[in-house]
Amino acid sequence: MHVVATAGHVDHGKSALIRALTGMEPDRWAEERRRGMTIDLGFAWFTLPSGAQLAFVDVPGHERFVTNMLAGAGPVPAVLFVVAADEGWMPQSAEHLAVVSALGMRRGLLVVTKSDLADPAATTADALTRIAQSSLGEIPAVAVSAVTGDGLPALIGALDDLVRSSPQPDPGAPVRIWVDRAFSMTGSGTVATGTLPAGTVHRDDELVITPSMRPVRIRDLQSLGASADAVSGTARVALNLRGIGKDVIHRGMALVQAGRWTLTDLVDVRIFADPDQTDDASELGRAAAALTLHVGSARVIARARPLGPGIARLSLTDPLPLHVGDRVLLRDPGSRRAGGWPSLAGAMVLDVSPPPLARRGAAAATARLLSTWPDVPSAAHLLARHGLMRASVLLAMGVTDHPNPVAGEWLADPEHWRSLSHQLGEVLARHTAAEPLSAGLPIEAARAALGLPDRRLVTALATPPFRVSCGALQIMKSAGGQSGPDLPEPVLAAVRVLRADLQTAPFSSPDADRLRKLGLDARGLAAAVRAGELMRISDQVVLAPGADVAAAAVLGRLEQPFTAAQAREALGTTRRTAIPLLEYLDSAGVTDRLADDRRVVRQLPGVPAQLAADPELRPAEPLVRGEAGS
Ligand SMILES: Nc1nc2c(ncn2[C@@H]2O[C@H](COP(=O)(O)OP(=O)(O)OP(=O)(O)O)[C@@H](O)[C@H]2O)c(=O)[nH]1
Ligand SMILES: [Mg+2]
Repeated sequence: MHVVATAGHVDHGKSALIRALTGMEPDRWAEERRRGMTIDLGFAWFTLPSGAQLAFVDVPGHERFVTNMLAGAGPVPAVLFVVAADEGWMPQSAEHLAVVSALGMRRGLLVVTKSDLADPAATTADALTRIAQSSLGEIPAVAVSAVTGDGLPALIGALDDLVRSSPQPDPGAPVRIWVDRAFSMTGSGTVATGTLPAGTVHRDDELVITPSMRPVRIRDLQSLGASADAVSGTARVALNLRGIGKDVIHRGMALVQAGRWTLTDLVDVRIFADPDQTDDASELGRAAAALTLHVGSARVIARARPLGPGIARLSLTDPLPLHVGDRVLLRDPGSRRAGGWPSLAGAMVLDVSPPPLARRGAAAATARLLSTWPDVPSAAHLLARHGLMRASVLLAMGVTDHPNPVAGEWLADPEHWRSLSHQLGEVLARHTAAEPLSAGLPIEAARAALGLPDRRLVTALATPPFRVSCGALQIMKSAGGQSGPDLPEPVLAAVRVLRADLQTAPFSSPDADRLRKLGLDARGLAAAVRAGELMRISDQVVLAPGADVAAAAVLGRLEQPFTAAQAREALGTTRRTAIPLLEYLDSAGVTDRLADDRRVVRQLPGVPAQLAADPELRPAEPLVRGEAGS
């Protein structure tokens, strides 16, 4: 099924057209028929020649009833835009087009009515030019007369084309039905109707009513007057609800799938202004301006706080079930322009659970951040803003694809997670310094210190060099087995890998490629050297601490004097490490470079010369166990 809303100036023949197409009466009320004008929404449907069913939501054109118009058009994806040939483009034509554009509607048809009263050519050309500037862009046009029936076959053909080319909404999408009518039916209780834009409802499904979040069960389900077991959007649906009085449900409420929507009264939005309706986007976001926000069939008062160009924070008088990426419409009833029409604009909901703006400059920073976001933010955008989020919270924001949780259902922004790991190291180091004899920092204390919402996050952060033992967080012995925890975790992790490499090949310095792969940059390397985790031999060469002593021991066992090539071979390394190492030993006074470029070992660093020279006393390598990286 497909659903199309009408739009257009009062008396331009919208209802007459729906009557002519469907044979149904869209003006349901006696007062409407008496006054010859639509006041509230009308509903009618018929079957196209292709067999597809097409339902209409017929809206009033009169300015006074624009709220009803918005309630009907809000959830509908396509529009039948009506302009009368004799009157041409009128103020509400403009207002309704602005509404269509603010809602971001992309599909529709122009119908020029009353072709029996005037030549439709000029009106058609004028209307198409104006519509081309809207979100509808270029759309087909048909001229009809509801009185003579002229043009109706062409209109039916055009509607069939529109329906055929309409994308099929996702039947698995979360359900949100904005109630546009609620009434009681003798014998069956309360019935609520609405447009289902996407997703599927089944008989016996449980939904919740917003804003009370009271659960209701669907006793019976109808679509276009016929009972059904299940209905998928786009569709008109009538839900017979079990155990609920008619007085607790009315237009503007929504029936939603539990857990899939965020009920919120605070949102951050991007405002798109229609240049014909407002001077600029910020006009609507003027400080503390009281706007009306329309979404679906709902209308609430929204106080706008502008955060920066085109970005505002809205606080709503009543909470609404929203997703990020929802499109809402803002009207400023206070600022009536020359034409008499309130300013209006469309807005995209970027965040349904925005963090408080506590710091000075937070508003501007938020605006800068949000202006870089796409209209439908992803999990990565939201995580970058919120740091940590539960997967279920993200799901309720309308975001289904997310990264793997770090703990339980917690999702983390990678950068935030790294920073938490650093903070944890700092907190732990402070604790260890203050209480060196304690058995570690209790997990709960660590959780509180980092302001984390769940202890499981602390446990998840406790990767080496941290570990959890007996409910307390400890720092494992660092890579070298003796130095403190001053290195950030990523550096320490890289150092640990290097030290393992150097244990198997003690004189093979890691090359630039290896360091890059381990994520160890010049600063990290310098920190590791400062912390005593690595020993710098030259700009390009680092080895484990004690490598100089071990090298001296190896070289001391060679026939003296020895060449650089002999040294390189004995050390089991390449010239890249051997030459700087020999030069290092020369300058440390461990070796002496002779006139013929050969060398002799003079003394071992920290070891009396005779010890090294005496073959009986010469120790096995590594000379000083523990420092050489055991
Ligand atoms: N001659 C002629 N009259 C028409 C045609 N279509 C509608 N009318 C008349 O125009 C008047 C208004 O028609 P409606 O269908 O009520 O107009 P509407 O756009 O639904 O008006 P609102 O719902 O109040 O905005 C009625 O008297 C109709 O009979 C047409 O094609 N030709
Ligand atoms: Mg009407």
